[in-house]
Amino acid sequence: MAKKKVNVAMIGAQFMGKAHSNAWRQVRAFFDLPVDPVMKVICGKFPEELEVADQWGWEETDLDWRRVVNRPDIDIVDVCTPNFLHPPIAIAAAKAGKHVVCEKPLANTLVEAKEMLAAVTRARVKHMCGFSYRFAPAVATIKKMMSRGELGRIFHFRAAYQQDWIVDPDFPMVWRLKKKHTGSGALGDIGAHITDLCQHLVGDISEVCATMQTFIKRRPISERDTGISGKAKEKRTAKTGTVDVDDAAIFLGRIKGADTLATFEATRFATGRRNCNSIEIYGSNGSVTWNQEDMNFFHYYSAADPGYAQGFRRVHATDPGHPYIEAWWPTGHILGYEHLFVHEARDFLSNLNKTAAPYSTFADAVSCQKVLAAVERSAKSKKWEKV
Ligand code: SOE
Repeated sequence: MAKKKVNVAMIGAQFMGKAHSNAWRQVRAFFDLPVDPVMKVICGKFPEELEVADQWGWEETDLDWRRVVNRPDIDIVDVCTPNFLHPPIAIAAAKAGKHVVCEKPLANTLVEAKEMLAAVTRARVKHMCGFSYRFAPAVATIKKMMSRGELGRIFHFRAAYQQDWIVDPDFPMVWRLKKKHTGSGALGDIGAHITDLCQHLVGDISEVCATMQTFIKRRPISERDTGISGKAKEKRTAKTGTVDVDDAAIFLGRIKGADTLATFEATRFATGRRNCNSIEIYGSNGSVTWNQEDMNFFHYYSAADPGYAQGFRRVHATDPGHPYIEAWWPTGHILGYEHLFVHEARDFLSNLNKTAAPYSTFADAVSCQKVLAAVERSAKSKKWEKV
């Protein structure tokens, strides 16, 4: 029987636009879905951004997101723009009755994030926020272990998300370095991921104590916003701009209803670390660690192992029993960063016509944004702040 077709509109054609386009294209080829996604239209800011539209698999292009989100033939709007555009696009899409997928962080501010959640709730549409690392088979396996209480009482959650793409002072001003476009720097960009992983795997954060730092306060302005790539594709102008967001954020956290201690580091100045998102969870019955740069494995220590065999074992999370793996390759044939987004699309499409939402929703994103706001308050007050 022919599956119902759902028409997808993508708003944004940079890094996340590329990752999500690949996901919409691959998901129907690898997963059995209850609906058939059609890559209808991609909307960009500049015509030259859209030259890849056909290559990425889109039928049409547009430069006017308002027109796109109001098209009667569109069922899903996927928001992959700079953060400041997330609220107007997602709210307009919800008002037009579209299901909404939106990249993290949901918004620049908690107020805007709450407005987005209210809009999708009022419109009764499905909504997902792209906390992509939840969708790694290894992390989804750790989630199952945590749900079964396999690590026992949790003493510590520790996460460090370390990058180094702006250590070079000649890296130009891009939207991720301007508060009005991005909300916050490393905190909202990569700190959001480790905050969400803590809340997803261990529990909600109740209070934080933080410090933040901007290491390079002025940067050259290039003729065009070069996104995260940034390298000298674009001519530098003689002008410089002020970086008004954090380059790094470090914070402590406590977990609601538990005596678990959490520590977080989000930095773009860990020279040599390219995309090193690592988490560690230590409990009374055992511990797990995972690192995105080695994403197909996690390390597991079980206190139940006999004394002569105790130690961290390196688990290959690509066996048939691990989440999502059945759609891909035989055991040991590893996955990559791009598969996380295919898994996002699979979970979203598989639950489009159900009440269930077994993925990161706008409600999870608002919960994350509450923590980010508390971190910023604490960095100013230099005191513990309640979430
Ligand atoms: C830049 O830090 C970035 O692209 C993040 O915005 C993504 O969420 C992360 O997956 C990779 O790095």
